[in-house]
Amino acid sequence: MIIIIYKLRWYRVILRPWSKSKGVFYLKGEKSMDLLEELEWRGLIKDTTNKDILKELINKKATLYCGFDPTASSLHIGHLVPVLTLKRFQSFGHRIIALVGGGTGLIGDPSGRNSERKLLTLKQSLENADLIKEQLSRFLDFSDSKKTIMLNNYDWLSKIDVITFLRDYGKNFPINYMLAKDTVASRLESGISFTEFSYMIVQSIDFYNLYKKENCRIQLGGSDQWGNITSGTELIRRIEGDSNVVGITMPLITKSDGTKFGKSSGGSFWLDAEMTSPYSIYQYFLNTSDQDVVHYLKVFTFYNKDEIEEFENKVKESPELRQAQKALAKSLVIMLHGEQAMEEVQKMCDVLFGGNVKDLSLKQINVCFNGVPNIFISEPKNIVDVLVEVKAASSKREARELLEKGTYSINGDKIMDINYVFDKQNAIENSVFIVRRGKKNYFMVKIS
Ligand code: 629
Repeated sequence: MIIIIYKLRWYRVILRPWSKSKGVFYLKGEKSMDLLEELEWRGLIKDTTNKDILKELINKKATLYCGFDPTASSLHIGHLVPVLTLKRFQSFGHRIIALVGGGTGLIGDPSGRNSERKLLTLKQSLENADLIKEQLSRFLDFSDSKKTIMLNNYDWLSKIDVITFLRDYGKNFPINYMLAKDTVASRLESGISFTEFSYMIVQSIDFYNLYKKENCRIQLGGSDQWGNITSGTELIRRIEGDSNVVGITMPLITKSDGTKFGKSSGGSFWLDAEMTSPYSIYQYFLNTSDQDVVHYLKVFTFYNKDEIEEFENKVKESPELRQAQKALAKSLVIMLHGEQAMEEVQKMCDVLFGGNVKDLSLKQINVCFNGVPNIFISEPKNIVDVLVEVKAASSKREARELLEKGTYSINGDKIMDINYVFDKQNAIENSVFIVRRGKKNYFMVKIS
């Protein structure tokens, strides 16, 4: 009896706050591998500084950290990979530290960049740091402060004076060692300031600090962070004589068609719903290629091995159904924005497949039909003229013919009347009409 109650309590903790949907978090009893096997199977490990020690640390309970610089007011989809990896460590019982770089953000990491960054102001860095903290707390469970903490490195970096910096830390960084790091070597021609050159020392101070104060033994990061992470393990070895700390890097996510993952012509995919709508996230992942979808399911969802293998079979047997892509997209929307956001996305998708536009709010319509051909009208206008103007018909004659055949619907209603007038009163929220030609061609007429 006691065991049952204990288990039930565990369940509630584990499933919070995404209790309903599969794939959005580990469900109890679904872990079939140990953490390291699981991370490897998901393709989440590119390099480690010492695999044997990593195994040892993982067998016990360890503390690990990953840092996020507040270069923007939101994290983007690429950041989700380390965030979810932290979550995987967390759910295997390890202690995690999410570090927000309010201090390092003021310096500017040269990793993965070929030109000097513009300095953030102190205000920008600290404001962004707060916003990013808030986002992280949505994904990682901070309810147990023994298991998960969030820190801002501004708190200690801003207190180090120049003499301490140069004597205690700088002395441990031979210049030739620093010059040999990729991030510095690749910038020697084009130029790098002393500020960015010193970034690796600053990030190393963090690792050292967390090692001393929080018993942190592992640092995680994307492959662009290899140089910064190894300089941290090196600093700890030099000051403390301890070689048993480990760095892990994860591969950058690629797309098999060679284009950049997580970017579109409109820019990055942000985790903030105001910056990137849940609908755009859904569409982006729904469009994942058959070549990439299994990889993305492993990285971005908590579906287990059996489930992902099932999806793999579905991709092989009935690719046209796009079941794997749908599961991926749905799991991401729920993870980022919740069940309700997913219901709304579903409603928007249904409209495109025959549902009623009138069920959508103006805001949803604008998101849903963003990019379809559109025109503005400033006074009531006859349908035949409008159809030609928005290019839903090639001539007035064609417009009349197609109207009589019942080819068009306006705001969800079939319209066959060639005298129909586009007028404010008929518009959705007095401001927009959605014209559909045939099954799938959409046009938007806005009242200006
Ligand atoms: C202080 C700052 C630390 C440790 C790390 C850091 C941040 C680090 C960095 N990371 C990237 C970022 O902030 O710049 N110097 O945008 C980003 N990271 C997550 C992954 C990454 C990396 O937040 O490591 O590879 C993206 O996937 O680019 O003590």
